[in-house]
Amino acid sequence: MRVSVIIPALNEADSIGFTVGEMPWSLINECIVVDNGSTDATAAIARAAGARVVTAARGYGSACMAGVAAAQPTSDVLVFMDGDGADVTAHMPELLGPIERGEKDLVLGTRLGTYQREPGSMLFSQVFAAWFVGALLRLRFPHGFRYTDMSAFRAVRRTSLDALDMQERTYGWNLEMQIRAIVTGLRIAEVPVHYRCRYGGVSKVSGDVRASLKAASRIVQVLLRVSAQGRRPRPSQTTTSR
Ligand SMILES: Nc1nc2c(ncn2[C@@H]2O[C@H](COP(=O)(O)OP(=O)(O)OP(=O)(O)O)[C@@H](O)[C@H]2O)c(=O)[nH]1
Ligand SMILES: [Mg+2]
Repeated sequence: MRVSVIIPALNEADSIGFTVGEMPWSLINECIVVDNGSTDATAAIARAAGARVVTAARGYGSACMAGVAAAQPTSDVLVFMDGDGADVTAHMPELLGPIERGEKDLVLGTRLGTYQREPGSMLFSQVFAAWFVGALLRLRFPHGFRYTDMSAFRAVRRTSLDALDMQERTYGWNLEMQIRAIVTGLRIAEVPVHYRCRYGGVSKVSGDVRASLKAASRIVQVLLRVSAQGRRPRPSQTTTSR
């Protein structure tokens, strides 16, 4: 199984070296850092650490899409993670295992599982948003997978991602994938992951009130738009194993 890791990174010069430096190279074939407009040395540091750097149009979703487009055509699985050092790459085997065994198509890390998060790594508002969105999705898709988080750290079978026809260009990308995965009938799982405070640098989302409000409004838009498009899946289409 060939694996491409995709990391959207905007002004992460203080963290990207650490993040790429933690890559489990024995498990993955390439690490792509998508830099769309950094004004610091993110690209150079990522490259020096062993990543391939590509650029994209502005926006988190645009960066993820550009990473998908740049991934080697032979890659079977795409792993997404943040470039701030908060995600723990040691969990990669747990994300990849169910896909490699042919049991799942999308495996998401949940920061709200059994592990203790590093204190301060998630705001209360993020924990609440994860719960709230999960509850709304349960109402909309009672037989769909029960998500507990919207963590960026996830692995997806490439053919499955292609089938989702992702459209979102900004911070609704993660949630759009989760909703479309239910609607499309992907086999989904969550695995508990550790989560750390960002390694260095400045938060682009949770630590900035304006950006947080923008992200929240985008998430609500995606929730309404994509959920409205979705048809209710048959119970047999999704599994809820953890
Ligand atoms: N390429 C790209 N990356 C982005 C953009 N916005 C954010 N990112 C990256 O997306 C990831 C998540 O952003 P963070 O600032 O860590 O957001 P957060 O996790 O809510 O905030 P922290 O609590 O500080 O970690 C990081 O790797 C950012 O560099 C963007 O517009 N383009
Ligand atoms: Mg972060």
